[in-house]
Amino acid sequence: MYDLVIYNGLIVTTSHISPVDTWIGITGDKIVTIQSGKPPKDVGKRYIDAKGGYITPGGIDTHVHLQQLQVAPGEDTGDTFESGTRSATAGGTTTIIAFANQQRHDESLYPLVEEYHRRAAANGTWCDYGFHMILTNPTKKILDEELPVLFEKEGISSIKVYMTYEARRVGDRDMLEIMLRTRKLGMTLMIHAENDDMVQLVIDHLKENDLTEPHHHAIARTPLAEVEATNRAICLSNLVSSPILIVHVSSSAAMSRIRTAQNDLQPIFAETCPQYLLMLAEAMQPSGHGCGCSHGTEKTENKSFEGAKLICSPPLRESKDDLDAVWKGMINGTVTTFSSDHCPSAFDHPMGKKKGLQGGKADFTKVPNGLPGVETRLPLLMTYGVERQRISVQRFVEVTSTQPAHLYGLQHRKGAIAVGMDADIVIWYPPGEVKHDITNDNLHHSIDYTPFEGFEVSNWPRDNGGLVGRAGLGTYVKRIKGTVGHESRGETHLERITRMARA
Ligand code: DUC
Ligand code: ZN
Ligand code: ZN
Ligand code: ZN
Repeated sequence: MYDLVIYNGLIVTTSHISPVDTWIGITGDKIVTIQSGKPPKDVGKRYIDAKGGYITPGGIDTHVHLQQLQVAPGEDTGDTFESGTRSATAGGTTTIIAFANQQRHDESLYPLVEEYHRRAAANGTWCDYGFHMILTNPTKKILDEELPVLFEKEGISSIKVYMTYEARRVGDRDMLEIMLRTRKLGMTLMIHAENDDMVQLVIDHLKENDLTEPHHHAIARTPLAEVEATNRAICLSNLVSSPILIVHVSSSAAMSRIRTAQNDLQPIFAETCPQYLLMLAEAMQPSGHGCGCSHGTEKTENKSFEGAKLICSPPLRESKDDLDAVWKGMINGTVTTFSSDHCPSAFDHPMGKKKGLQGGKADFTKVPNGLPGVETRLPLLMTYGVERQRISVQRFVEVTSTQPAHLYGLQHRKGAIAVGMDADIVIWYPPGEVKHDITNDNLHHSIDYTPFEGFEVSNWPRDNGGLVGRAGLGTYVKRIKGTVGHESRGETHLERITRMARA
């Protein structure tokens, strides 16, 4: 007798959509059978009729910031592990990977990982979770002694590094040293690629000209800074033949550079997020915008600070060509994985987005960067990707679940609906049953706004009348080595040029 039988739905994998008379038997937290035909009446303790809707593997959101130790204390006005995973679950995401960040002065990663375990366990999580490590001070001891231990004992098989932000960026030599280790260990290396000096120069010029309203953030973080850093990361990776993943790719130029590297068979992978498919920087401008700059004509005093709600990095782009290029990357396979980059700060809070409005004067450089979006990621891609016929539902599964699983070492448990896998399953409404506008009142995070307010959605993970589950059901997932980019290959470029120099 199975604990649960799900039937009468279209089960989707990356390669296949099963006929509607296929059913899934679940016992405990595992899928134990998938059979064709109608399910017998007496094999399940409970039955769910999927009513002809899609059945997809639970979403895996591998880019989520929750209760991250901040550079400046007290800045954390975002979600807790409890509220963030509640929101994830309500949007069909059953596994998240959050960041554990090293600060420059941290000489060991072990206490940090313990601290993040405490944070996640404090109120429990609604869905499964793991941690990536952010490195800001990659000492030899950390690289050679601690990373292998964290991989082996904690199942932390991925690292993120920043090429931007004064307090976080790593230099090129450090990046190379990290790449050598991640290649050797088979860890996944995520890179935030923006040239910090280019960004800072533009910021200084904008400030000198008193151009500091929220929408100027998009001008400061120019696509040139993204493509320069992306190109540099790719060149560094070439030297040491190390696979890398460029996270939150937002521009046409960066996407093209990645595509070219992939065409050259370099192990370069890309992530993008809903905001880079669906929103332009003009959304940051108050209606009737104007600040004396070339973007408009109104007086500064009338302008609202609402645009700060959309401040993220990389920023929303100014040109529709960028949106189109990111969609192309989704469609043609350049994009490997689709995450939310859920990095929320409350708007109406002195340490949240309003930190950038002091004494009534707007300063985008003081606004915490990042958007909430863990709950809206899947419904937005289902609506604007699948139902608007830009991508297939199989591709949806690939970028929201299967490839994230393989990239980050979850493939032994997650990312597919198959016998032996975790029973992480999303049932969608049958086509045509849902049409509503996203509104923050209906979301489950603890943030006072959503950047997607008013976006129409035409599907949503079915909730059978309310969010079921509870905090404490989620568990920590130890990850293994991912399978994307780590296929064994011969000597590195570095080894080859050394060998040739010796000969
Ligand atoms: N990078 C992220 O990955 N998230 C939010 C802000 C940032 O710079
Ligand atoms: Zn980033
Ligand atoms: Zn302006
Ligand atoms: Zn992020």
